[in-house]
Amino acid sequence: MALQLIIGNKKYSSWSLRAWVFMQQNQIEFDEVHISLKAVIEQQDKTLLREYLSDDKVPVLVDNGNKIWDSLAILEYLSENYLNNSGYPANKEAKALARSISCEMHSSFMAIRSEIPMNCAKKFNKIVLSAQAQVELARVQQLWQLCRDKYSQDGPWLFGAYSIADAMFAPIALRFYGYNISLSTNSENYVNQVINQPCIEKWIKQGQLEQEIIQEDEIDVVGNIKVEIWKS
Ligand SMILES: N[C@@H](CCC(=O)N[C@@H](CS)C(=O)NCC(=O)O)C(=O)O
Repeated sequence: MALQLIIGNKKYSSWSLRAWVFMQQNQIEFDEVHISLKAVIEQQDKTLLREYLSDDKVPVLVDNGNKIWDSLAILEYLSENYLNNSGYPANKEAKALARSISCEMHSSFMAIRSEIPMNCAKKFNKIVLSAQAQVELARVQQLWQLCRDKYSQDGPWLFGAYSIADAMFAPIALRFYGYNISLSTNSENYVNQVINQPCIEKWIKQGQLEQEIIQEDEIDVVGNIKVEIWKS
C-alpha cells in the first residue's frame, strides 16, 4: 500500500506543509488525503481525524497501517525508513545543529506563529510585530546565519544539501515572504530559495485555489496594514 499523507488546507496548514514538502523534495511517493481544517477547528468535527490516532491534528502519515503523527516525528520516520537516514546531515556536528534548530523551530516562536499565520492567498504590508515577535525574528535569522556561515559552500540549503531543518523552517519562510517582513540580505536569500522551490510553488498555487476561509488564521487588517491577493 502506498504511503498516505493526511493534510489540512494548503492555504493555512503550516504543519502539513513540512511533511508534504519534505516528501516532494525527496521524491517519496504518497497519496494525499485532505481534511477540512475548518470542519475540525470551527465545527469541532474531531471525527474526521479520529481514525488516525493523532491528537486530532494534521499532518498524519500512514505507512501500511502504521500511523505517525506530529510533523517532526513524520520527518524523522521518513528519514529512517525511506532515505537511509539522510534526512539529517551525516556529519556529527552538523547533525546535532540540524536537530537542535529543528526542535527549536518545533517548540518555539509562538508570537510569530500567532501574529503572522501562514496564508498562501494573501500578501500583507506594513505589519507591526510585537516586541516578542521581533526577538523571535532575530533568533530565526541568527540560526539561519549560523548555518549559512558554516555550510553555504556545500549548497543553497541550511546545511548545504536539503534536510529536515529546511522542511521545518519552510512555513516560517512563507510567513516572512507573505507578510513582507524586513530581513537581512542572507535571510532574504534563504526565503527566496524556499519560495522558488518548485514543489513550494505548487503548494502555494494549490492553496490559492482553495475557497475555505478559516477565521482563526486570518489577521485583522487594521491601522496601516495593507493586504492584496497573492497570485502566483
Ligand atoms: N505538533 C503538531 C501540530 C499540528 C497542528 O497544530 N496542526 C494544525 C493544522 S496546521 C491542526 O491540525 N489544527 C487542528 C486543531 O487545532 O483542531 C505537528 O507538528 O504536527
